This record gives sequence, structure tokens and C-alpha cells, in this order.
Amino acid sequence: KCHLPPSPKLKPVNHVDDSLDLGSRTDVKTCTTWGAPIMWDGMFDPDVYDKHHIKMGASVALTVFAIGRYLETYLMDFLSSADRHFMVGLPVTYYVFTDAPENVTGVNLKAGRTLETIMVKRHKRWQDISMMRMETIADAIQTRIRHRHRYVFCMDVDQVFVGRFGSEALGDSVALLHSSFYNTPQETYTYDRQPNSTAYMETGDFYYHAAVFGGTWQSVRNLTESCLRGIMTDKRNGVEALWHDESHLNKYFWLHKPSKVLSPEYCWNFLNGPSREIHVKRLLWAEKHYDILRS
Ligand code: 2GW
Ligand code: MN
Repeated sequence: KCHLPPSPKLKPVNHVDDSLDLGSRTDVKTCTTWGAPIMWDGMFDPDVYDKHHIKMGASVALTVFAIGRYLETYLMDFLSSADRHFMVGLPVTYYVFTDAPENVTGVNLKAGRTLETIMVKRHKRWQDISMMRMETIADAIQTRIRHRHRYVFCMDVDQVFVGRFGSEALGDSVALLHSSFYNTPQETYTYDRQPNSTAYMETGDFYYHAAVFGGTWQSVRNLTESCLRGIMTDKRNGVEALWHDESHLNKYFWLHKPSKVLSPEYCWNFLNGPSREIHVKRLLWAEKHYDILRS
């Protein structure tokens, strides 16, 4: 049986994850060595999770950045698909961080869902646009989110919801298996391997994808602050981790094990071939247009 690790800082919320049927999927790994469930379709009853979290009054913040051309290219599809599939039935606030708030217009949200636009400055280097999200998220948790939401999810904007991404994904500290590495050996993981970077690691548990992470606001604040400290130390030392914030996130989750792991159903690359383990796709990568977006 897969037991959730105790989280002493949090009042125990009655253990809805105990209703997981870890034996229902024998083709995939459903539990980590430290006892965190790995969420695959078929292991859980969505209604049990929804009823539990509705009863607990759970409320969810979803942070997303849309800076420069990423706003016109991705934001509307991301938000309208989130309205259809992300945490339906729970109160959700979208926190949109952008350098052009005036262009966040014409979004029609379902009842119980709200949107806040927060102005951020645009970093010159794209690596900094990506990495410095850690600073902005930590700030937003401190100043706004912690007063209103127990849970926070942080996502890339270049993706589209296509299936349920529901309350089964909520947990104390939640990481996502990268769809390119969930079934490949450890040697293929693209961890940072520069000994002078704070993100340096030799071995790890999995390769996690920074396009989706979450947890309680306390856990996400701790994660974003830690990653930011690593990023700033690296800058002082004139080094940058191989995959930027994602390298720091992998280091963090190696040192602080997530209490729940999401299967790649929760962020699937449409370019991957068909895969027998993937019974449902919940969130898909959107097409990249690096030629225009990174020019
Ligand atoms: C990023 C890279 C190159 C050119 C532009 C940008 C960019 C990113 C931008 O101009 N405006 C912007 O809002 N962003 C935000 O940063 C946006 O939310 C986007 O989804 C996020 C990460 O950038 P993205 O999606 O282009 O990078 P990916 O999909 O290659 O991301 C993986 O690796 C990144 C680090 O290199 C991050 O760790 C990311 O979380 C990973 O999914
Ligand atoms: Mn992305």
C-alpha cells in the first residue's frame, strides 16, 4: 500500500488518496519508493476526489505567464480550455502575469472562476523570462495567493487542456513526469551536470517537467524561493543551469520529495508517437513556433 508521507506543517486533511487503487494499473509504476502515488488514469474515482475537495472548500490558484508574443499566440486557448477542464467544480483564480495587461481582453469565464492580471517587466533574455517566474510566483503567493487559496498550480502557457485535469491532482507537493523521459533510463535525464551550478546533480528519481508543478501555497512558496536562490547564486557565479528553471526544479524535488507525482497524461507532447500506457490525454503541448517566438 502506498502511504503519503506525513506533512507535519499541515493539518492532516483526511486522506482522500487512500481511496486510490494502486493495483488497478499493472502496466505502469503507481507508487514512488518514498510512498507518493503516481497518478494514472484508472487508479482513482474522480467523484471521490471532487466530493472530498468540495467538502473541504478547496480553492485553487493557477499561475501563468504570457509575456511578449506568448500572449497573442497562446493565452486565450490556454484559458478557455482551462475553464472547460481544469479543476471543474472548484473555485479557481487565474493569475496572468504579463507585460501587456491591456491585451488580456475578451476572456469569458465560467461561474466561480476569476482572473487577475498582474503586470510584470519583460526580461531581455528568454532564459530570464522563464527562470525569473520563480521570483514572481513567490511574490504573488506572499502578497495575494496565500490569503485566498490553499492550492497553487504553476504552468507554462504554451499548452491546451483536452481532458479532465481535476482535483485528483491536488496534493501537498506535486511534480509532473516529463513525457519525453518517463519511460527512458536515468542516463537520458537532462539534469544539470556542471559542478559549479547549484542545480548540479548526478542521480535523481525521475526527470520532472517544469511546465506543471503545484501543491499547497506553503510548499510552492518553498519551492519557488529555493529555486530562485539557486538561480541567483548561479548568476553570481557566472553559470546557468542546462534547462534553466527546470534544472533547479529537478534538484529541488530530488532534495524535497513530492507527495504526489502526475503521469505524463497531465502534459503530453502531441509529437510523441502513440503510447500504450496513455489512456487519456489531459493537457497537450501546443505547437512551438520558435522561429517567430524566439527571434
Ligand atoms: C521563452 C523561450 C524563448 C522565447 C520566449 C519565451 C517566453 C516564455 C516568452 O517570450 N514569453 C513568455 O511568457 N514565456 C513564458 O515562459 C511562457 O509562460 C512559457 O510557457 C514559459 C516557458 O517558456 P517556453 O514554454 O517557451 O519553454 P519550454 O516549453 O521549452 O519549457 C521548458 O523549459 C523551460 C526552461 O528552458 C521551462 O523550464 C519550462 O517550464 C519548461 O516547460
Ligand atoms: Mn512550454
